[in-house]
Amino acid sequence: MKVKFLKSAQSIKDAIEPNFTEVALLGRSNVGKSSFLNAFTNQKIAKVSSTPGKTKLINFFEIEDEGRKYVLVDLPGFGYAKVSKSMIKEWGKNLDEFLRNRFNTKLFIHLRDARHPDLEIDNMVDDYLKSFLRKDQQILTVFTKIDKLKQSELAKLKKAYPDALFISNLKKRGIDEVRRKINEILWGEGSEDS
Ligand SMILES: Nc1nc2c(ncn2[C@@H]2O[C@H](COP(=O)(O)OP(=O)(O)O)[C@@H](O)[C@H]2O)c(=O)[nH]1
Ligand SMILES: [Mg+2]
Repeated sequence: MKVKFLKSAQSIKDAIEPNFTEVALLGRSNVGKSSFLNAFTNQKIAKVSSTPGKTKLINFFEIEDEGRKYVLVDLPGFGYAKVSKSMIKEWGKNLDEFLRNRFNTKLFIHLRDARHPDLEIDNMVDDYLKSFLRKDQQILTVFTKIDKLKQSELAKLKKAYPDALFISNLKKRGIDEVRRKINEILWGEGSEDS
């Protein structure tokens, strides 16, 4: 996989030209988004911080994988664990138009913390995305920090979310499954053996 940093934008007005298929990456602050970006790209492209909610920029990365290019859009975290509609509103204010109307977005990757799988704030964001999801778009739920779960807890979570993926950025588990799933969604089944 080849990765190229393209741009940090203050707002969607400064977004790059929509010339490539895009994958939007979103999650609550501290969910492990930066860690995932680093694990996924195998590079230290994102700053891992224990201070939540610091990244307010929209980062665009060009990914080249198996000869195909797409753009990964790293969106700001949408608040901490606390449930707050106004927090989502605040987060969405800047991004709403981008999330709704970006025609080249084909996939939303929603990172969720495996230890807190049913946070209302995550459910609200999921409902929000589904409220305008087009037929050519999908949501992929990825649970992070599975190294913090017991085997039995993980098994239960997998049963509750059969379509989700499960990763540990710390232990580098499940990262390749995410890569494969993205390719499958973007380019179709069996894209790997063509
Ligand atoms: N145990 C564990 N900790 C993780 C994992 N991913 C991230 N973290 C930790 O969670 C904290 C927040 O990570 P970060 O990537 O900065 O989250 P972000 O705010 O979503 O970008 C850091 O202390 C990371 O080391 C994981 O898979 N397992
Ligand atoms: Mg971050």
